[in-house]
Amino acid sequence: MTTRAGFVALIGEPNAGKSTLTNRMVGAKVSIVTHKVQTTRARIRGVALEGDSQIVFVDTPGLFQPRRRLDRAMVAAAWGGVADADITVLLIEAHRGITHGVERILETLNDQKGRRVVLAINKIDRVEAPQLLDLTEKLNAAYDFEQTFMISAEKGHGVKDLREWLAGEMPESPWLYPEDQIADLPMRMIAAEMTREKLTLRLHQELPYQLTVETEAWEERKDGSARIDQIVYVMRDGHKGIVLGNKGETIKAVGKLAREELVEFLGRKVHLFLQVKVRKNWLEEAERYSEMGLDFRDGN
Ligand SMILES: Nc1nc2c(ncn2[C@@H]2O[C@H](COP(=O)(O)OP(=O)(O)OP(=O)(O)O)[C@@H](O)[C@H]2O)c(=O)[nH]1
Ligand SMILES: [Mg+2]
Repeated sequence: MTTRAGFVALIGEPNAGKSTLTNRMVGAKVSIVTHKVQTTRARIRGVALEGDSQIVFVDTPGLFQPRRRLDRAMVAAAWGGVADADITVLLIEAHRGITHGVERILETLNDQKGRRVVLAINKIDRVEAPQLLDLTEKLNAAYDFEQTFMISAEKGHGVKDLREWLAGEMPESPWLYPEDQIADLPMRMIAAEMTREKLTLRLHQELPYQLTVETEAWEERKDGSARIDQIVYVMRDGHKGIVLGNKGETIKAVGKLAREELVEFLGRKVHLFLQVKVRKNWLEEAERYSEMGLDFRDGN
């Protein structure tokens, strides 16, 4: 049997649906999703099987005009994903069309020679057909895409076609991961991401962008359960109060939701303990970046 395997980078503006597509391709939630921009902070590898092909989807942080060190490190991680990939899929939101952000991404892609890039217009459930055709034409005039797919990552439309096409394009190679592996990300990081997702959904305005979550300890217990200790780092005393909530109700609700998801992911009992710590300068600490799977120096 000839097997195929390779890497497919998913890139696009923040909120384009990259993580939703990653999860749909893998068939499990390996990357967190929210309705807010800049949810994904590092490269998340999800593994999918299609026929004899193993496709490693590389979910990346959204591409935007970075301001902070963290933003720069995120954008660098995304372009790094492209550099390492066999094929890149650019996701565009059907209803938003060619924004300034999309124009900038196309410019950068045009500056990079020799990349294999396909276009996936996502969220087609939000627009009518004529609008889609118009957008497809304009995008293909702006960049020489190998293929165009129209998909709804959320509803699943067109996703099978995209996966089958990608599978056929993967280079001949032994599989890169064991057949049953769906993600290449330490469990402690997946667990921290789950908590960060719940915090992001629960907290307002800028706060989700000013915190990070780390798994501090992971203990396998004799009864088969896991005890997981996590720290939520925030930048100000006031933020700590908000994350805790009145009588600790916010952190309690977040912990409950995160724990439920961990139980589902791990298939066993989980004891999750969350602690909130103020760390004014965490955005400038190298260790925080390595915990997130980012390169601190990329932020320079
Ligand atoms: N209507 C619709 N919504 C979608 C679709 N795909 C994703 N979404 C929604 O778009 C939002 C952003 O999805 P994500 O998958 O987190 O987007 P992302 O590109 O990973 O975002 P960042 O990590 O911030 O760069 C979420 O609310 C999704 O539910 C789709 O096909 N249709
Ligand atoms: Mg994402």
